Amino acid sequence: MKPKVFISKRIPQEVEDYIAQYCDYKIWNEETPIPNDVLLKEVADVEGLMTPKGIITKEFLNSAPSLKVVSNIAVGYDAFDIEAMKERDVWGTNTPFVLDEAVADLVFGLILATSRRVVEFNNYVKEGKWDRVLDSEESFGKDVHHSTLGIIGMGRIGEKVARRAALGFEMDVLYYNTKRKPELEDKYGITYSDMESLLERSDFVLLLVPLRESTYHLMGEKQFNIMKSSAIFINCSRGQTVNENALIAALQSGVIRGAGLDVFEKEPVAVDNPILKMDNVVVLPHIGSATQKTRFDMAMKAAENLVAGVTGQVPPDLVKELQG
Ligand code: 8YV
Repeated sequence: MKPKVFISKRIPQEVEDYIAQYCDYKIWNEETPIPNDVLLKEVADVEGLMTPKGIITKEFLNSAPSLKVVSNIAVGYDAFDIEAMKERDVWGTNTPFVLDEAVADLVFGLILATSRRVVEFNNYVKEGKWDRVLDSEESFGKDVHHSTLGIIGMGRIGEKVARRAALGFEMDVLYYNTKRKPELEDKYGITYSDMESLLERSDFVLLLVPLRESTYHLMGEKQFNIMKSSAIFINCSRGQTVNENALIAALQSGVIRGAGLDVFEKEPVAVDNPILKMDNVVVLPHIGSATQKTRFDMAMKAAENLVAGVTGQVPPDLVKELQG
């Protein structure tokens, strides 16, 4: 008998076919996210769950007594309660490597969109305002090339951004990370910095840290106050790494120039969030990894982890906290 699994979002047919070879599966094929009560019913008798969010709590695990593996279709697994999973002996996996380049591309999308005011001027043209003169200090953008980029969090995605920045845009790249990476310094000519001087010196401050207790609200009032008033803040990590009220205040009072945000403290972002009214902020609905190929690769990787987990093999991308 094949092991039972549940897939809580639509995935490409080829990935579904792969899972079907090894598992007896059910899938949530609706456009809207699966309601929690439906999910809890569906996992009552499964050994494997493949999910885009992976909010795995003790209570959730109690509803899924046969569960052996949770395959997260994302690299971030901040929603795993690691202790609860350890206690129940449930494996948890993620999808590293395959999304690094796509997220790094989107980081540059936000850097360029904010500094060159792409969205603002796109609206300007579409609203038929081209005839108004755009030739004043206030209407000019800000150079990206040869400026200074400060990357907080030099993991795999940080490295891809650093390469683009240093070699492509000839930027000076500063980075702050819990572990210094001399090999990247040699390879791309980037410079290690403490957080305070990175904030002080950067024209663009990019946050790319995973969400943990230690990174919750890593950026707050104090940090924004250190930044240049001409600097732009970019967040492509998790919304909760930033104190959003402090960011709003910094943007409203001109403490910083602008922001490019792919993530929010609460997602979907509330429609009355003041950020949505700011011309100097470009917002996206958490689409860092959302290209066709990358999302396919993530789904396939997650499927391989799922199948491994329910067939008794250690999944290739078992998260490090659950190894050993
Ligand atoms: C989303 C991400 O989680 O991989 C991550 O950690 O933040 C994104 O890729 C993904 O879009 C959810 O399916």
